[in-house]
Amino acid sequence: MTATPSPSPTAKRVLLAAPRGYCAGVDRAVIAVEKALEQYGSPIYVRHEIVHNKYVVQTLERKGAIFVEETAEVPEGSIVMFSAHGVAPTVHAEAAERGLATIDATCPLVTKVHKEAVRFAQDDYDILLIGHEGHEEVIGTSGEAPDHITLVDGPEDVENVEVRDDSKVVWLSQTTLSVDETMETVDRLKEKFPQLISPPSDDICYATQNRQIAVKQMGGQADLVIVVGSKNSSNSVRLVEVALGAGARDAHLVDFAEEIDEAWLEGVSTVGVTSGASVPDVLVEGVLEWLSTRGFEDVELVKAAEESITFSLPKELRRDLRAEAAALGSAE
Ligand code: 0CJ
Ligand code: F3S
Repeated sequence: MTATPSPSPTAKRVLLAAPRGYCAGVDRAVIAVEKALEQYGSPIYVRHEIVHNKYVVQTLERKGAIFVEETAEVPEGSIVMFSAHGVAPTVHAEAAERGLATIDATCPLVTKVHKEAVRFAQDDYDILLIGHEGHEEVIGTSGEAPDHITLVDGPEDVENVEVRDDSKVVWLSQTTLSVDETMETVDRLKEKFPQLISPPSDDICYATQNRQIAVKQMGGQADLVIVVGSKNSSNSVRLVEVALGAGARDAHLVDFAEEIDEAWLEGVSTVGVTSGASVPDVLVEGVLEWLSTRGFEDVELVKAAEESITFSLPKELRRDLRAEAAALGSAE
């Protein structure tokens, strides 16, 4: 007698996005806090979360960093570091007035947008800054040319936009937006202002773009996409939206594996996993482990791009590290 084969359970697999996690600007900013703590000792004050990730902030707090929202909270004579998202010139001025030593961990790709804003404002353009209202980066960029910049918070906001001279208008953007939604906003702006000019180079950074491309590649095949990242991380939140837009049946943002709800796995055979640019990979490893204990052991990489870009540490820190190395050398 031949046994009737029982139906094989649906194969469970994980699609793991690459690239995911830390970008060059985040890596630099987090290392800058660690090096500053080693170099100058604790406490180092950091204005705003150095990057928008709970785990990173908690880890640095344990090492002696103190996070504040305003420069006014930093005791005179202390060291304050500015976060990767950048600050307005008024913040630099306030720190100088209070006699604070500053270390600027603004991502160089955000600084690039600040410089574009300054240049177009000098040429008296109206600058339409596409970005999310209240986001730290938008506050910093707007502060470079408050009289010339108008915020455009997505396609729906275009109808409210007014300019002084529609032959002299440029759009710039936050670095961590959805590429597709931004293009939709730009298309609508161009309908309204046909002479609108574009930024000299992409403002949405390489890391944001690459993480979205990878999620698009996996999205259509995934029943569920888990994005590791914090709720206030713009680029991480965008990955959830992009996954759903690419056809994933379901997508959720979690800070830690413990936040995954077992119910999300019902009827799921393919889980996509990725993480935002401010997320250390140890948190993704936690999610992969959690999934493997539920039968999702088979992990396939979905590779969208290679990344090799790195940024040198903030110049103030490099100067002091060099001086110390020189002092040590001459003492030998
Ligand atoms: O604005 C930036 C320079 C991005 C920093 C890295 O990501 P995150 O999560 O700290 O910030 P976003 O909210 O801008 O994505
Ligand atoms: Fe910079 Fe983009 Fe990362 S702007 S901090 S490289 S997400």
